[in-house]
Amino acid sequence: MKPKSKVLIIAGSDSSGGAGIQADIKTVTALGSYAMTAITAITAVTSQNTTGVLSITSLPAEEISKQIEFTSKDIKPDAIKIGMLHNTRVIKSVLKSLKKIKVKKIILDPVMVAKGGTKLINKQSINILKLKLVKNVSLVTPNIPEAEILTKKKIKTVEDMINAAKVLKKMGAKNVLIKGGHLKSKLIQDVLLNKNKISIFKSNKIKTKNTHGTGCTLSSAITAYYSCGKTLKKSCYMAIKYVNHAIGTGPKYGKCHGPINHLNTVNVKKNFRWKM
Ligand code: PXL
Repeated sequence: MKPKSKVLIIAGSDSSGGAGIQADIKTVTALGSYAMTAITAITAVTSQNTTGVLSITSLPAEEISKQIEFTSKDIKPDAIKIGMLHNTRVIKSVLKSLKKIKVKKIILDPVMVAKGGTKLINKQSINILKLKLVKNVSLVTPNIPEAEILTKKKIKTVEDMINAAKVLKKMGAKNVLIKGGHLKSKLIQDVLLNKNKISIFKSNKIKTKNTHGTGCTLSSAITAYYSCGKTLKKSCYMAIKYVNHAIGTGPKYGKCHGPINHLNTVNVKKNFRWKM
């Protein structure tokens, strides 16, 4: 097959391969689109005890801008996914570059905390993310802890999630998807506020500790579907299905929070198979 669309991923590298830019490239590829990247930071990640982020090294802001601008000039992305932006300089320069390249479809995963609890961005960064970046994207996809930080409100129920989505909208977000996986319930409810309409996507929680990179994967899958011309609502619906299937078929790698199976959509052609 030939790629159906082109997606630019602006995110950090995760050495363990389960989250960050590695998860993003795998997802976009496994869903049939062409992945390009602007790497914002390099993280060393292990799942030895819990998902531990051992170190984060940001790339210079001007190098990140160069990756975005030069890549997009040559191959114009149909959509952009934004993941980890580690500090204020990086966020500002990403914003500047986005204004120059004029791509309309942008999905922002406001990555703040890794599964093991390591903070991935600092307080000041959260502020400009909130004040500037959120307003300049098509969709923002916080999980519950991130939505709590952004809205400064506790979230305990689906009603709280709906209210938080409305608060984010008031703050300037165009569309909001709050992911419900952190609530203690067997049924996961993800809340989409699309323009002024609420949709709730329901899925059964899969019992596994191997969920490293689910947020990165979900936002990349949404971006891939959206880049191909699906509506935001349909893109969210299909992306949630893809992530659930990836969790359900996880390869059980690593000692704690292992990766999910990004390849769950891929069928290697017979003449390229290792077993013939
Ligand atoms: O899952 C959040 C995340 C995002 N981006 C990078 C990461 C992680 C978690 O480890 O390393 C680069």
